[in-house]
Amino acid sequence: MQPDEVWGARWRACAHPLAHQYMESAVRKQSLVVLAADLPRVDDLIELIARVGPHVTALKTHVDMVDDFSMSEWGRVIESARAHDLMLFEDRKFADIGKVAQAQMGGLYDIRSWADVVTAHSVSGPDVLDGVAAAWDGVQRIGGILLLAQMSSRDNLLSEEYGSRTIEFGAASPHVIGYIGNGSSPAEIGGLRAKAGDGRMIWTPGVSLTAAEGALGQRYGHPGDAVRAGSDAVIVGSGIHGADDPKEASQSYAEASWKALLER
Ligand code: BMP
Repeated sequence: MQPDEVWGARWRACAHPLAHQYMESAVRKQSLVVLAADLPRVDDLIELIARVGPHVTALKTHVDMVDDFSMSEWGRVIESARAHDLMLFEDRKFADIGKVAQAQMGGLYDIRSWADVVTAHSVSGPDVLDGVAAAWDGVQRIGGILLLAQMSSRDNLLSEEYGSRTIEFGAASPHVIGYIGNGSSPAEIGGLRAKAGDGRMIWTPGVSLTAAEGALGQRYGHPGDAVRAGSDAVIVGSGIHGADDPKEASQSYAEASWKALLER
C-alpha cells in the first residue's frame, strides 16, 4: 500500500518532511500509535521499546521524568528507538518567550540534538515556534512542532477561541506539523479538523481500549473513534506500558487505529 492511497488529502496537503516521514512509517507498520513512554528508568524504556517497537511509529518521551538520566544513558534510548524505526518525540510543552524556548532546547537534555518532534503551548504567542526552530537550525537539524490546540485533561482552559487562535499560529508557521487534540472527544476532534484543514496533522492523547477515565483527571475515548473523527496519530501511554502484555496491547492499538484509518 502506498501512503498517498491510504492518507489521501492529508498526504498531499501536509508539506513538512516530518509529516510525510510519520505517514510513511505508519503505513510500513500499519499503526497510527505513538507510544507515550512515561517510565522513569532508562533500562525499562529500552525494554519497552524492544517489546512494542514493531507496532508503534514514534516514541513520545518526557525526558525530565527519567530518574537515571545522563546524556550517555539517553543515547541508548535514542539508539534503540532508531533501530526500531521510531521518530523521537519529546513532549516538552514549551511555553515561554521565543528566546528562552530556544535556550531550553539545549541545556542538560539537549532536546534539539535528538528530538524530531516537540510540543509547544501557544499561550505566549507565535514566537515560541521560531525559538524552537532556531535551536534546531543551530545544530543543522530539522524538526516539527505540535501545538496544543486542545487537551484531554478535565477542566482545562484551552477554550474553543484559544484553539482557533492556536490554529492561526500553526497555519502561519512552516515549523508546525500539526496539533494536539483531545482524544477523549470525537466531537472536539471533528471540530479541530474542520478548522485545521488537511495541511496539518492532529495527534491525540486521551485514548484507551479499556478505560474511560485515568488517574488525576485524565479522560479517555476509543482510539478508533478518534481516528475516524480526524486524528492522525493516537498517543497511548498506560494502555500499553501499564498492560499485562505490552506487546499484545500495542498490537491491539495498532489494529484499531489502522482499521479506522482505512475506514475514513
Ligand atoms: P496515558 O495514555 O497514560 O494517559 O498518557 C497520555 C500521555 O499523553 C501523557 O504522556 C501525557 O503527557 C500526554 N498528554 C495528555 O495525556 N493529554 C494532553 O492533553 C496532552 C498530552 O501531552
